Amino acid sequence: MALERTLTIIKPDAVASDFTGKILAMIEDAGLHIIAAKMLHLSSQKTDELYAEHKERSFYPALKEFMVSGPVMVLALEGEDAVTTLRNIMGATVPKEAEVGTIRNLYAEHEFVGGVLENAIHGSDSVESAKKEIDFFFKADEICPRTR
Ligand code: IDP
Ligand code: MG
Repeated sequence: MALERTLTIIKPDAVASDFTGKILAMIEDAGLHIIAAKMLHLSSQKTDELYAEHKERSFYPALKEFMVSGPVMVLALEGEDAVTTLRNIMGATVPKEAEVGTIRNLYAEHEFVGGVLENAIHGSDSVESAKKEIDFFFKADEICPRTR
């Protein structure tokens, strides 16, 4: 076990459906501590930077349209094996394949919406991307590690 940080984004579909609180409760129940949080509306340029790895994929235009369609909530999380812990409670990328009881199983649309998987939540895929993504969204003085 290792103490790690990860980044999550409650995506526009889940914010629009008012599932934010339920998703945050699952995150906290999994032992992950919120150490930074903000609500924002992603710009087209910021989405391009966040998803640079997917820029050439055929679904990218639809993914971008989805991510800028409404506000999101961005959080940095800290806990034991935070990256894997979060990925486990998120469930698979394709919501209808996500294990029963996971966030994407419970709170995401199970069919494609306009060519994209509106799947409720983003989670960093490695400790290295987590560091990059946390730095991308939060200044050092916006991170609030637990003191009690
Ligand atoms: P992840 O969010 O589980 O890490 P990634 O492969 O990094 O999945 O994909 C980023 C996002 O792009 C997904 O969460 C989903 O919203 C969307 N996406 C991924 N694969 C497809 C696809 O084949 N068709 C449409 N949208 C996709
Ligand atoms: Mg990913």
